[in-house]
Amino acid sequence: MERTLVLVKPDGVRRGLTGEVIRRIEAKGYTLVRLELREATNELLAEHYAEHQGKPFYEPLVEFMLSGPVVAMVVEGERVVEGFRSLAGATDPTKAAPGTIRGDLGRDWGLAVQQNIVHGSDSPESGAREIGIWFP
Ligand code: D4T
Repeated sequence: MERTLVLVKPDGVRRGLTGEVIRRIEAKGYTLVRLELREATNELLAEHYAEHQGKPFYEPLVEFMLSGPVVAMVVEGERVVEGFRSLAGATDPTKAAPGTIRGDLGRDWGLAVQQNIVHGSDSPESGAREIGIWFP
């Protein structure tokens, strides 16, 4: 069965949206298989965001991801990678469609990095890689 890594990012946890994110995942019919409130670390984020190292938003992104606890989850279901990205909506919360997590609950705060509430793996291969990083 396919699995994806979902993170409720520090903005989502701070704003009390963890339950709402979990509610949407469960209402969609997916299964939670792991769930943990965690502090990220520089090392963990360097692995997780390896593809973004060197980009202008990388340092602000890491600083943001270290700004408070995150909720890390492994979610399971047929085509769950695609399905959760559809639930999350576009990366830019201003453009994310209403009805999605980012479209309904996120906005642009004028910061160096988008605070967009959740992360979801972008392919089954990324899912396996990221689950290995967060739940070794
Ligand atoms: P994540 O990985 O957090 O689920 O988000 P996405 O898959 O939707 O987006 P991403 O990996 O391309 O970007 C990671 C993280 O960086 C922020 N970001 C991204 C940003 O502030 N400006 C940008 O131009 C991009 C591409 C948002 C999410």
